[in-house]
Amino acid sequence: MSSSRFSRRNFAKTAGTLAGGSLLSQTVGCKQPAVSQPKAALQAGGAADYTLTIAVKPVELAPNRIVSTTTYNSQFPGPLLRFKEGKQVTIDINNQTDTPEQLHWHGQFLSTDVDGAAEEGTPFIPAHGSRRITFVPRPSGYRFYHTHVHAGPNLYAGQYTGQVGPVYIEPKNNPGNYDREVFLTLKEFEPTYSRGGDMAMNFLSSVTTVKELKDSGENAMNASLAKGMPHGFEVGYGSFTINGRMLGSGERIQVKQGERVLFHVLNGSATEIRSLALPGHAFTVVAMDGNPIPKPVTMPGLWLGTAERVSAIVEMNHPGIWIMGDMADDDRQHGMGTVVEYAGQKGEPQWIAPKPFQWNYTQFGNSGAAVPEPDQVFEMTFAKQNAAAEGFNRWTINGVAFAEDHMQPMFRLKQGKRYRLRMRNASDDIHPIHLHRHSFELTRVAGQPTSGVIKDVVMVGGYQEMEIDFVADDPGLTLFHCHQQLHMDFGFMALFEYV
Ligand SMILES: [Cu+2]
Repeated sequence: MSSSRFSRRNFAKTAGTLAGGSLLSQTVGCKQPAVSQPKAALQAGGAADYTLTIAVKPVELAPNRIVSTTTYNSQFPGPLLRFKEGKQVTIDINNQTDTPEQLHWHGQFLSTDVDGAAEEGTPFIPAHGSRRITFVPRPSGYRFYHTHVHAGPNLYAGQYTGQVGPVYIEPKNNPGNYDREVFLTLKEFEPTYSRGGDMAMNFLSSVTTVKELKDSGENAMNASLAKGMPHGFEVGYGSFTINGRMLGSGERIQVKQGERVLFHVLNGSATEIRSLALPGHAFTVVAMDGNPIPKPVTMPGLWLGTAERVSAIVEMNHPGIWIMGDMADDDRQHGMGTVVEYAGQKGEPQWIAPKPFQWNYTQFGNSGAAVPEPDQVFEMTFAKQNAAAEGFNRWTINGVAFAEDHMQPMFRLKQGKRYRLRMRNASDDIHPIHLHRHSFELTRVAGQPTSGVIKDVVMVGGYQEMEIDFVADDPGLTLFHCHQQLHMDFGFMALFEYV
């Protein structure tokens, strides 16, 4: 859309009501649905509870910085949807784009008909068409919705676009030991190809890498480079945002001394691992991927792999005007931050880097606690074939790259059984691994036993091992994949089937 057709003032008004700190006013004590159903949409079968419209729209990341991207309801992030656990919802999804879409309800236990993954059999929302879906939201907690199409080399498709929005499923009993909630969606825009990045890798569990995995990964890489192959493509970004606004452009988060603010943080990136810190403040993590952890744990900052969520309480006890932002200086300086302003304080927002710290999932679990023995263990080895797919890295699970002509289920489940995935990463990349339609319990992280941390995405460190357990309690095809878009699109997927 050209700017001449678009009133700048109206645009700012629209963006202002939908993005940035104003999410606060939408969410604090708000009993209204985040999306209202226009009367005009009444039709046979009655009105839907929510309508989501997928369309390419301008998004104002900062003054004079407007990008065109695919959005939900013309905004980024998509509207916060507040469901009630167990209360059925009907949603109309309209697709105004030229390509079929999938809308995935990440972290929920839904049937394959509505989960939002073509690989499981969910019907597409046709180009310039619509689809009405009905489901019972569960489990309670912080979930999200996002597109689930194969982007491949197309940086205008899949999660490279703005198709990401938060979901909060109200539990039947809300503990509510906080003054208010703030939802933050971290997301980059303006993707471009590069040949290798500088992503932080050493924050994750420092516990041993596995020599055998390292040798295998390094040998494969060296052999590829010796043949004259360049490194496979990676993706970098031109702009970085929180709730769709670059640092300095969003509404400030206004706080008062002594307040306890519950931050619900979502990494909505297609490919990046993100971090978040607030100078002089600590984050008391209470939930991961929307699921309460065994006991709250206080950390100097947060790390989130693609699609991970962290809910953490910050006690506002250090008055000032602060930048809450990514610990990567370059990304923060290109927008990955927002400003927290104490009432009555003046001056420029300040950033102070926290001391480096480790993010080890076992810190959030029960140490040494016994977990039930699984009925079966699935061994999985993840490997990279450098630049093997027309310049992109190809990814394999147990030697097999998932592809359109290679989609047969790799693993078989029996309903009611407990399974353990023993994941071995023979690459130096960190993989945010996601299981659809189920959640899993972390049982061993880089050699350390743990229990009680229930997630739907987990980062498996370079050359490390991880074990996760889940109960097969939701029959139907179930997709397992790395949530890094470049990895999932180039082979890093597998299907589980119930037999
Ligand atoms: Cu990956």
